[in-house]
Amino acid sequence: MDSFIIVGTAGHVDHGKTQLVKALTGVDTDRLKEEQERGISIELGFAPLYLDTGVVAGIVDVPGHERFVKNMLAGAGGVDLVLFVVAADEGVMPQTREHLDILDLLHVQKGIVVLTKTDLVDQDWLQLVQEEVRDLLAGTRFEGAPIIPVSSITGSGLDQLRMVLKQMAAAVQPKPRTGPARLPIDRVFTITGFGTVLTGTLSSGSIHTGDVLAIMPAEVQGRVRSLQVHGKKTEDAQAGQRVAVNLAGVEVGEVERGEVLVTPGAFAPAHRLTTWLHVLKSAPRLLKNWQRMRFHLGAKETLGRLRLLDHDELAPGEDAFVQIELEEPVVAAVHDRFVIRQYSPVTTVGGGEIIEVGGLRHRRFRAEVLERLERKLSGSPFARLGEELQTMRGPVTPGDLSVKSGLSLEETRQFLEEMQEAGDIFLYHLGNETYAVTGALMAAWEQAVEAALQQYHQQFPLRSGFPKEELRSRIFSAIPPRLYQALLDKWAAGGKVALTGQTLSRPGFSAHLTPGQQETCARALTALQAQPFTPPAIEELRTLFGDPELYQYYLLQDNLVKVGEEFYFLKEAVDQAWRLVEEYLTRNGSITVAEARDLLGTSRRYCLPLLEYFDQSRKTRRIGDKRTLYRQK
Ligand SMILES: Nc1nc2c(ncn2[C@@H]2O[C@H](COP(=O)(O)OP(=O)(O)OP(=O)(O)O)[C@@H](O)[C@H]2O)c(=O)[nH]1
Ligand SMILES: [Mg+2]
Repeated sequence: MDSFIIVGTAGHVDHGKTQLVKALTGVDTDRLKEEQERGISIELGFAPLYLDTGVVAGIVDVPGHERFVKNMLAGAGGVDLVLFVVAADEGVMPQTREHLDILDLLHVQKGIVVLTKTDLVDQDWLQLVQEEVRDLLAGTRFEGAPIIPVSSITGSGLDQLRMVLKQMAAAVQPKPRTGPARLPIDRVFTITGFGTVLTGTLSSGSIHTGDVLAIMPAEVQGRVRSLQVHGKKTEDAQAGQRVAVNLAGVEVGEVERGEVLVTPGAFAPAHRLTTWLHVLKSAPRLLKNWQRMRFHLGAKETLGRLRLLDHDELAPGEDAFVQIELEEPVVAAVHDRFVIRQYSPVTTVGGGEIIEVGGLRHRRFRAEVLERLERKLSGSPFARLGEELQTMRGPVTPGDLSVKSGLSLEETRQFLEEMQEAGDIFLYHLGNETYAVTGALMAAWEQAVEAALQQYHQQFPLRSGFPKEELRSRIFSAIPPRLYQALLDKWAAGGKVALTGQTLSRPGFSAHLTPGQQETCARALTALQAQPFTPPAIEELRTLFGDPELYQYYLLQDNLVKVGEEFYFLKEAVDQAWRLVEEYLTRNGSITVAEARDLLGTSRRYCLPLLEYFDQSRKTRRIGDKRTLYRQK
């Protein structure tokens, strides 16, 4: 099978990037009218390069002009190997340096320096420029990179460039094909008759036609109608490929560059990122706490403020732990590399690695916070996963943890299973999602529930228990209802709580009445029994109880029946009334309100609701002003 890598260009304006791509692929990526008129690139250009080793290189040609560095950044995110272009006649120029800084900050894996326009200079000059470039690369991740002199006009050096490209391409570490799909969107357009098309480099996972994917942070979902990889129709696309996705159900206006197409539910957009930041030696000035910067991640640009966690201020060349509070949410994963640029004038200032996505706001200068960040930054992915688990305050899914730890989804699942076997965590497989709960969190929850029940019973000794939903909104509002129910079932089975219908109580709890309360209840019973068909009105009953808790408790006892809006009758009184009415009906066939009133020796005020109660219970049927048995015998 073919393998795929992404090859980017980089370098100062007019140094021959686009010309080089054309010489290698035959494609002129300067498609825009404005680009052709001005003779410079503005937008990203794309062209496939088929290497005869079976590798397909998706070339991303970037603009060099200083005004379009943000477009360069949008393209550089997914690059595996860069063709770092320096024109032999001009040598190192400002965006030669700035692009190199960016490639270095983004940890682009591999690079080849291409000295273009060698047809315009002599050998001595070429030697000097090579020296200059070598000096420039010293101390960067491209130190010692091959330097290939070419001319895109005469074609000299291009064969050697192809050869080196093939060698380097073979050594590129492929992007992870497992795990959730993530495609930072770098272009959005419509094709008449097809609808919205999004393009980008798939940075992880795979996409298949028919998949439902989400655009984040916009939270728009659509189904993949068709797919192209490097201009060829295909059924599925893999990480590392340049992909065009035709998405059904999404309007072109709903998407823009910088948003990310992902597996639904796999990534939660975040406003806050905890990072390890390196400030370039060439940064123009000190960075202050809470300074507002431009932030670039993948194809996304937004603004954010820096919370310097371990420095008062940051000097050029320094490294620091920094929390970035963004003005718009971004889709990020741990290990992602980012770049920051000065707000004005716009220059690249630094960049680094994401350590935490979302999560807590950290206080500055806290030793325990800094130590933890240090461990997350330098520890193995498994150590990071353990660290993440320890600090979590709710259940997490393998997808969450994979994003946070940098492990693949499979590795994360495996690790969680092992932890469960070791008894360190609890795993709940509910529907098609899995939730992990640490032992510590489980213990904290059990304690909280126990305390809540104890307090509830104390406050409401006459109530049978805590309504389940109320407890959920008080303690478990952030967890999925299915998981909440699973936890309750577990605790009930383990005898930690008693679960009766919709209420929870401590096992063995039952209401205890004080002697005074017992007396009140007895008085109520006497009042109800005194004239069973003429009971006290609800208001009277309430007054008799005084204590609303005791009144509620009493009403929930099963010896009372609510009849109409105004009365509670003793159950035995209702039964007795029915016996009398039924007997009457059997004898006479029908009964009027007046007859019933006389029969029960009460007044119309009590008798009418009783008869209506019998109607509702389908014991009687009303016909005009008479009632008959519901079912005639
Ligand atoms: N003589 C000579 N001219 C070249 C060579 N490569 C590029 N050029 C010319 O240099 C000019 C700029 O080339 P481009 O390829 O557009 O430069 P670029 O780096 O893409 O510029 P931006 O995208 O705007 O940053 C064009 O006029 C090219 O024809 C070369 O190897 N030799
Ligand atoms: Mg160009």
